[in-house]
Amino acid sequence: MVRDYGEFLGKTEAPAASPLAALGWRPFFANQVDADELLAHPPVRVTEVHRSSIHVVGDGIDQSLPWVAATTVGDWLMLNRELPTASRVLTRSTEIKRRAAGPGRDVQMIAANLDTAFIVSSCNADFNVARLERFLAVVLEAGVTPVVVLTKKDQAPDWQDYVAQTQAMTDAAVIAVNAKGDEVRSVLAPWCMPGQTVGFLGMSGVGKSTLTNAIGNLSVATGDIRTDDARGRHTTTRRQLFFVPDGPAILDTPGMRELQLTEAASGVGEVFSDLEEIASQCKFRDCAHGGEPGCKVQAGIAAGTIEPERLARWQKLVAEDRVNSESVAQRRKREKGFSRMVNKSIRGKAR
Ligand SMILES: Nc1nc2c(ncn2[C@@H]2O[C@H](COP(=O)(O)OP(=O)(O)O)[C@@H](O)[C@H]2O)c(=O)[nH]1
Ligand SMILES: [Mg+2]
Ligand SMILES: [Zn+2]
Repeated sequence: MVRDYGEFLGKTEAPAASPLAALGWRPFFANQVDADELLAHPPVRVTEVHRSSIHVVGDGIDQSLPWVAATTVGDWLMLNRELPTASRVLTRSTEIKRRAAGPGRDVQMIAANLDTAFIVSSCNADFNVARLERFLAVVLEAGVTPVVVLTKKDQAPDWQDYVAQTQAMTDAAVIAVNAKGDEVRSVLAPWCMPGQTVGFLGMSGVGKSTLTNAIGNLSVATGDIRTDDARGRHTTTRRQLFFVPDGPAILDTPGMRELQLTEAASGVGEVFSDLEEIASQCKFRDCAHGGEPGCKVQAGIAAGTIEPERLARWQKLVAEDRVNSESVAQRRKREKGFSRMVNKSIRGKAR
């Protein structure tokens, strides 16, 4: 232990964070545990999840364990050394999730206990408003603070246009950087204090690993750019949490080609709060804004205050979230209703 001479020198700095606090441990988690459990089962944080094992880090602990059910990167576990698979997973402060790719309807956890999500896009062909809205909805739904980071500023003389377009669609902080430049640490510092957990989300090749390296002084592999589509290769293949001395915990993620929403209705509502507000004034409560009388949304489009494309993007996300979030029973009911409708129209045609 290094002795803190601050008091003798008349400094008023906060004392050095405890080893656990440096990993992100805080009252929200401590309050879920009593003294006996704390003594018997030390808290550890999940840094990697593999097929049959997980990696955890705690105070003086840095080891792999057999796979523990229902854990994701960022989780806090109360480590049961005798029976690691029986370790208790603490309630998450935040969870970022999506609908898993493929025909199943499974929810896939992306990260637990993040404070800030850096949504990364580049000032080039990667930039896509619909995709940003999608990421923002997922992050806001999770209760995580979104920050939009626009990389490759050094290659885009028109980078300010990208910033302006992004600011027009969100209240979140928007930052343009050269991820390979010297300014990364300082511009992202407000979200990267010790004890904080930040994560990078975005497509492959936008600079997530480059930013992770810059903040953490790390050397995570980064990918060379392919010139044909402005994207990098999938250099990062798994999610991994890194702890930076005197800095945050950083989650680097592989690029996400598809971010299907699930249980994100209020996040979508936040991203499109202006449209929600206008729609609440439509004459009919269940107005589909498709030409019903008294539709304030269509009135806005006619007046040029609402972009039809933005309305379409909103409706698409609302519909997608609804389908992906419905319970099995709800889905059966909907499909039954649909087949009844089809049967009816077939019968109608036969007559
Ligand atoms: N010039 C420039 N290159 C960048 C920037 N951000 C990322 N790159 C490059 O883009 C490629 C992909 O970066 P990487 O961090 O692997 O992207 P990831 O897939 O999001 O992790 C690498 O060759 C980086 O050096 C930037 O802001 N400016
Ligand atoms: Mg990467
Ligand atoms: Zn309407």
